[in-house]
Amino acid sequence: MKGTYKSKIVLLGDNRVGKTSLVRRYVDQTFSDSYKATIGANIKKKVMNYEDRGIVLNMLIVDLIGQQGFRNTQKRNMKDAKGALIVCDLTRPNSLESIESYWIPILNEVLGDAPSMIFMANKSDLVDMEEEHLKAYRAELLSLSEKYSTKFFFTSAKTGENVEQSFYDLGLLSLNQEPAIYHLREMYHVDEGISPIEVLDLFKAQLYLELGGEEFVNSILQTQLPKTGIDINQHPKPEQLYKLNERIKEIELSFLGDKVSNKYYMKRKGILAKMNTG
Ligand code: G3D
Ligand code: MG
Repeated sequence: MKGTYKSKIVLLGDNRVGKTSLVRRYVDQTFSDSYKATIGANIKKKVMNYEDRGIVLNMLIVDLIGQQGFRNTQKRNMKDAKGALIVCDLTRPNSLESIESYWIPILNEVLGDAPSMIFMANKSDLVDMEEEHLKAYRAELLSLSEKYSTKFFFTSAKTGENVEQSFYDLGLLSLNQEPAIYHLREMYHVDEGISPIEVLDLFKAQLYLELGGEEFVNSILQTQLPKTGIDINQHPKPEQLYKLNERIKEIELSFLGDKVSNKYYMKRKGILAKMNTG
């Protein structure tokens, strides 16, 4: 079992339960409330060292958009995952119900019957565990985790409680799954008839995978999106996405040169060609 491995894991859970914050806490050791809502998916890489076992795990962490109704984007991003951290919010009981009614079914559709999962009941810093209504929440969480033979942790992206532990444990579980050969660039299959929001998601994934550096990619998007008229709280319009492609090309040209920037531009054109504009 000693050696170097790769895994992709996904974070699932309703909007605003804290997925993006948990990844930030884990990968960057920060908690900040000064960033924008997730567009499509965030992708980060982390090298995990299981020194006692002689294992190095290169982990690709994909944090999904939480809004229900973005099923295709969600499903595409779950593909090939070796495990999922399923997050609910201790201050919002609804988010716990969604685990069983929405997130596990969609995960089963993509990954089959027995995906590796760990539940995270997040924002523990905001609640008092002894409170009466939390006892019911806790009991429900316990029965859910028994039903799916899954561990759960009370976590906080703010204080860091159990964050490291959750990722660590899921990393180990992910190694028990069938090995996958990852070709990062092929991980984002483009189907015919994708929606504009999926195009934006794919542009973002491409930037991450080809340029790297989340801060860098986000800074590009944060400056360019407003210039194309795209508002991340609304669905983008096709013409705005064409404009975005031109703008990204100009930026890439300045540091990648003609040949490479043109290659990436043409790839994005290929994605745009599959957009459903109706
Ligand atoms: P999401 O990615 O699941 O949609 P975010 O969730 O990570 O964007 O978090 C949603 C909000 O919850 C953010 O608040 C974030 O700061 C807050 N949050 C996330 N995790 C915790 C936590 O463990 N404790 C506390 N106290 N807050 C948390 P704002 O208001 O900044 O948008
Ligand atoms: Mg998010």
